[in-house]
Amino acid sequence: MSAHPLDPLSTEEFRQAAAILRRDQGTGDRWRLASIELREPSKRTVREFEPGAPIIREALVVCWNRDDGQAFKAVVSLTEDRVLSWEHQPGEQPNLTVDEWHEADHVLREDPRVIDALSRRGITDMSLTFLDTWGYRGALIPEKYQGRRIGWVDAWHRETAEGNPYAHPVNGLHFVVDLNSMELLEVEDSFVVEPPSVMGEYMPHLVPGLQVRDDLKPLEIMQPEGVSFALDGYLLRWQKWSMRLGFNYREGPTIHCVGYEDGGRVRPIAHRLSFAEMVVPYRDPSVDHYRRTAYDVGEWGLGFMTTSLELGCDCLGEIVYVDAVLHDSRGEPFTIHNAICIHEEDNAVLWKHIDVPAERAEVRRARRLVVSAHLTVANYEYLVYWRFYQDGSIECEVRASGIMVATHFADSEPPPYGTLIDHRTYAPFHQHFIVARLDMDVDGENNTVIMSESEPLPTGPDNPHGLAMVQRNVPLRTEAEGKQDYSWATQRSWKVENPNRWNALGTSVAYKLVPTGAIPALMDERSPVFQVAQVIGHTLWVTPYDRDERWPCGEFVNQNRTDNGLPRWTSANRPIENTDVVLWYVFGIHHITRVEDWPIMPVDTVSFWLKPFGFFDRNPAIDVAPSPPAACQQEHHVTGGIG
Ligand SMILES: [Cu+2]
Repeated sequence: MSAHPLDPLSTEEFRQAAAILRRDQGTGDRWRLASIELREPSKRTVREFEPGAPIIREALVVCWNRDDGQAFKAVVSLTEDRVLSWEHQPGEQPNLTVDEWHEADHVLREDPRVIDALSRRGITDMSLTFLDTWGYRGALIPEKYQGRRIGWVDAWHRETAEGNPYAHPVNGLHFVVDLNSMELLEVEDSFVVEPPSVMGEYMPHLVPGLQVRDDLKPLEIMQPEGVSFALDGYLLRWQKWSMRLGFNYREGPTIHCVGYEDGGRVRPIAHRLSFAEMVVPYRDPSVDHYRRTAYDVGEWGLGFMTTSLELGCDCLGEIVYVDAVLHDSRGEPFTIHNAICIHEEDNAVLWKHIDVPAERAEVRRARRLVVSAHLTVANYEYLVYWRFYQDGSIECEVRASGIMVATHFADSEPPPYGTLIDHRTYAPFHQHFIVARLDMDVDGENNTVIMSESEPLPTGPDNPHGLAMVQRNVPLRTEAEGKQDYSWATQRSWKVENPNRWNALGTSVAYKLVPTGAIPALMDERSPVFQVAQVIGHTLWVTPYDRDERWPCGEFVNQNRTDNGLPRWTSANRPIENTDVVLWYVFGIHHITRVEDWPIMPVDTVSFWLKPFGFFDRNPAIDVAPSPPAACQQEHHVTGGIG
């Protein structure tokens, strides 16, 4: 494997970054390293890199001192063994760390005030108590705790040691913790509700009367000659696609330098694809839930939440896995084995026609390359799939599974903010907004985003039957125009066009963002939650590329009081025409909870597509070979229908 400037940090590099800071900035035992990641090289460095050339390696580190709560951002040169910059971040709270989650749990379960509050509710076996620390929105933190690093903790009760940890909420009880001093600041004991009898178990042996189905015959996926893709280090090639894989604490998997070989050269499509933020507001104003808005990317980190995949259940077939390396809050590296799964899938038919008069069929099977990772963020799982198709399409799919937040109620009627899912138990409505950061380079860096929508023309002399429909194409020239909303009425989509490159027909080459999975915010813009997550107010934002603009709700979203991301950047209203653009696409799940999502949720699936639109001169998959030839190219005797 040959090294590349985009390769994620190695175990040794994580260690080195932490050691340099300890040596030169005195980040000793009272410090936590919230994040260490590769400082990705400039686009120019990537473009001009020749294999074997020297590589400058830099790490970005965010850390803070637990004694005074002050946070710092450092750029560390691993190549030169020194700190290049060290910037104080006054008033900012870095992302929450897994270590804090565990330490808070440890401290709370020993605290007599916690034990007392639980025993008043009849819960005396602390080994069956599950404590779950969440982050807070800054505006919701009481004035007296402002400036402190605050965790807000739910309590849950398992019925047995193997029982579902999220099946039995302890309602009306929360703990407020200072995560730096690990002090329990407050026991919020607001009400008690007599727990109903709930069947919240999903492990087969715990579900009463469950008969596990036994009528499926084996289904085996075999590739007797191996896979058709090649992975060299982090460079992945398959069919005409090529790309580089990356991984960091915050976005989890990232996909770089996506190109498609056409006419003997690799044509760029995207410089970098990732998930830059997730915002999950619970739409229940009650005391147990009004603080429940998760930023799974910015607060916890999709990388930190990535779990190891198991062959045969998480991924099926001939799999190549990639491990990921991350670090704990002391900077000590660890490996997530099998973090990313790469494999091919059969995806039914790619194209087909039966020439009825000639009695001849031509069929091609579709194969797709899938790059996937699974993330467990507390009660939820997110399964992320980036899929590459032989016709030049890219599909990004997310499946949500896991356990819904459930809550009990005392009255005969459930509150209106959720769905009744069990006895006196409802699951609050909530939304999972995912912000995909799409740094597109369609056939080169300079692109223009075109809003493209359909318009029926009025009936008139030129349109006597009222059939005429045209496509309205409007170039987005400024960041203000780049704030776009989904429109069902006009089937609006957005083309990322290269106005400097043309296909054989003389039209500009483009990729189209097909906005499936778009959901509206449906939230009062004055809400403090909306104020710090303004990205959810539009389906699409477009900005000119800036290496430092990575996080749509701001870099520090834990306890955020202002939105230092897209609203601030785009207030400059910079030009976005014929320049290097980044698209921020907001999609997700509008989760109107269902009875069938309980006690464990069958996957809820959303996706969006990037499809070539005049990028090629014709169907680029016309050259896909019939497989097997004898079956897919054959005489076809039509026995019915119009034949
Ligand atoms: Cu949900």
